[in-house]
Amino acid sequence: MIATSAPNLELILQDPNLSPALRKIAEKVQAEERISFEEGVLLYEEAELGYLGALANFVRERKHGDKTYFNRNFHLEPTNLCVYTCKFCSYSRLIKQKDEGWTYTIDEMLDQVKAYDGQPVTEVHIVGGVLPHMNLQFFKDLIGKIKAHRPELHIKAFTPVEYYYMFKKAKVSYEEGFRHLKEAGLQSMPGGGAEIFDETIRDIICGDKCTSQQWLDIHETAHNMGIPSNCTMLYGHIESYAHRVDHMERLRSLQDRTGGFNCFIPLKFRSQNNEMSYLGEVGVTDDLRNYAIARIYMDNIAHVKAYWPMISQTTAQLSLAFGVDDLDGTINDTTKIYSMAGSEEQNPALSTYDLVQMVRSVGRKPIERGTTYEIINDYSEKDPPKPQGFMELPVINN
Ligand code: V47
Ligand code: SF4
Repeated sequence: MIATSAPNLELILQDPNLSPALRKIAEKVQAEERISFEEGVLLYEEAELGYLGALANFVRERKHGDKTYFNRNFHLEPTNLCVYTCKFCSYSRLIKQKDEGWTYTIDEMLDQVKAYDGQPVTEVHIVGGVLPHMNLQFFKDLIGKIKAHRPELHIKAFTPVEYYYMFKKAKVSYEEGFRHLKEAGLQSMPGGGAEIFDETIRDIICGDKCTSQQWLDIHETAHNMGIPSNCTMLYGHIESYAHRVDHMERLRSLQDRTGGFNCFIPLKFRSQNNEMSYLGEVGVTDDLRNYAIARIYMDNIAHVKAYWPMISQTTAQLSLAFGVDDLDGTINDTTKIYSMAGSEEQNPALSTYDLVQMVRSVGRKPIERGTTYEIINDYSEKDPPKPQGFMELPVINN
């Protein structure tokens, strides 16, 4: 087995050529001190990949050792039509081409949930476009029916983009809206819709949907009502490094107030089939640097997740040496929002057995978790069942 290991922090500190500013950051990280906004920008501008890996891996192992989490979930996308027009989104033009889109009824979505009956999934992740008839009552009914059918399935649903629209339309406060959905069975929120908080950039790439402040306020309200959530950042488009640090700063300070974020998920901008295609995409090195800086900067968010269907299994494995400790899940192939934008994995289903081997092969310990990181199965020593039809070939030694 070859472990992907980043350079050790002690070795970094012994380097006589390390600049005083980068040495100070490394010493702060070692002493569990928080780094500043300016230091965050400096990391993007000046730090080498090996240095970033050493610091991020130090933080990751201090928090989690070799543990690498994943969960068994599936995605439900109520519609791919949307009233909004985010320029990076491969859905955004479809509102003008309704024939190419889909809109499911509650019963159709319930049938999709029932297709997982008897399978050991623990979470349904519900997110999609925004449409007027998919209002608060519609989603309350959907959540209630899923819960009635499968009470133990954790419901992680909707982003502030959907919440802002449905609460406003129903003329209810954020608290009241969440109270309805919580009663129906809502348990947590995914991290989407954050994009980049800087208002100038947000205006250009997704100016018509909820503002940065509304996104943050809705998460804060949810946290205060006992609904934890994830957070994301869409990077690698027209934003600057300072915009990325500003984004993480706003998340870090909300987390100081509520402690409600479970994990941070950096989302690399994928360029196919959208109005920003001309920008192209950043490379793997930028992805790894970004994971590492996120891990170093947001000292108060427990987990950093790599969404492997977007970045390929190989980059996901590498990311485990650059601050990442979570690989999302074994998911089905209905997550069309990414495959349409050009994700690495066009059919992103991976069996638990495969995911466990993927984590082990880079020297980490695979742990199946629930949505809130409770341990469901520790696979560091034992194997999950092999998928049906699995055929192991004999190893031939010459
Ligand atoms: O907000 C849309 C992003 C997000 C593109 O919480 C794109 O567990 C890249 O937030 N290139 C929604 N990204 C998905 C999301 C998510 C994903 C996985 C897990 C969790 C979680 C949350 O997808 C949107 C937007 O930032 N997105 N288009 C694109 N072209
Ligand atoms: Fe709609 Fe979300 Fe796409 Fe924006 S990113 S157009 S809100 S589906």
